[in-house]
Amino acid sequence: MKEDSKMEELSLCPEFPPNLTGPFIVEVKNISIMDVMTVNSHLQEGGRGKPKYCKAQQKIAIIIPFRNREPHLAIWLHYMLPFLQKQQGDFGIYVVEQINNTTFNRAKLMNVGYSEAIKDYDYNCFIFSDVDIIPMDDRNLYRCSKNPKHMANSLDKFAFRLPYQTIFGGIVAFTQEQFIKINGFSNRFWGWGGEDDELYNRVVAAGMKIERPDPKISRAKAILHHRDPGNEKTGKSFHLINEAAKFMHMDGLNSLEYDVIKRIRHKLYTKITVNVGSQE
Ligand code: BGN
Repeated sequence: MKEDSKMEELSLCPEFPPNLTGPFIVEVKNISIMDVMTVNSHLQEGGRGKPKYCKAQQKIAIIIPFRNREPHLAIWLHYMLPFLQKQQGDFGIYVVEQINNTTFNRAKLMNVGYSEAIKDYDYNCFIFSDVDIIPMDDRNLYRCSKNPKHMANSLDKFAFRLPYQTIFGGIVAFTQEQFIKINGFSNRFWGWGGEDDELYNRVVAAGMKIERPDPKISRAKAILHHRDPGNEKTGKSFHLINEAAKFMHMDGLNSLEYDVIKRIRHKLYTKITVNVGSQE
């Protein structure tokens, strides 16, 4: 059910949130989810927050593909919930979990997150983020722009540089219009790698450009870990990447099939457990 969209007459929040403090240190450590809940007890169920005294600039759904990464999720929430509130966001957090031990399909989980989030609220900005990337500066606004935005452009693990010019992984932000224009992500990438390169080709094929924040401000920590079981590098994605322009209009949001197994509104996020099928 959509929420009642009637709102009191609040004035629009300033374009630049007034209480940002700039760089901060992200520590990778064990974080208790109970502590995160205590600190963020004023959030609405499902990890929904919005500024009290002004109307947010955008309505932002954050979509996180997920499987067996509870410790990373706790770290992400610990840093990001206060961060998003400081940025005066009207936001909701969606953790989209793939069931079974079938090969992971990050891109398809993103499409599921988008499709499920819009059932909740009239979000107009969608930020697709890995669970293990945490910004290190609160001036890096989690918002959408005139163009699709690549936000993981300054990662510590890549010495705060782009490993290659067209990289479009980690965190990307799309308005609803931009996302629909490219028919979302491809559903055909099973295993690690390439789906983000294909996404980049969709954006270009749709006549859009990508933009990136200033890398001094978008510095972020990527939590290092071993490759997850069930998410092996396939190395088979090369032709799919090159055929983005040809197939994007039949492979994506309009061909998405999945079964929601569970949809739970936790205090800090909505968790959607989903069967996305398997590679055939
Ligand atoms: C690239 C991956 C991207 C990934 C970046 C950074 C592929 C396609 C090979 C044909 N691309 O190599 O998905 O975001 O590295 O890790 O694997």
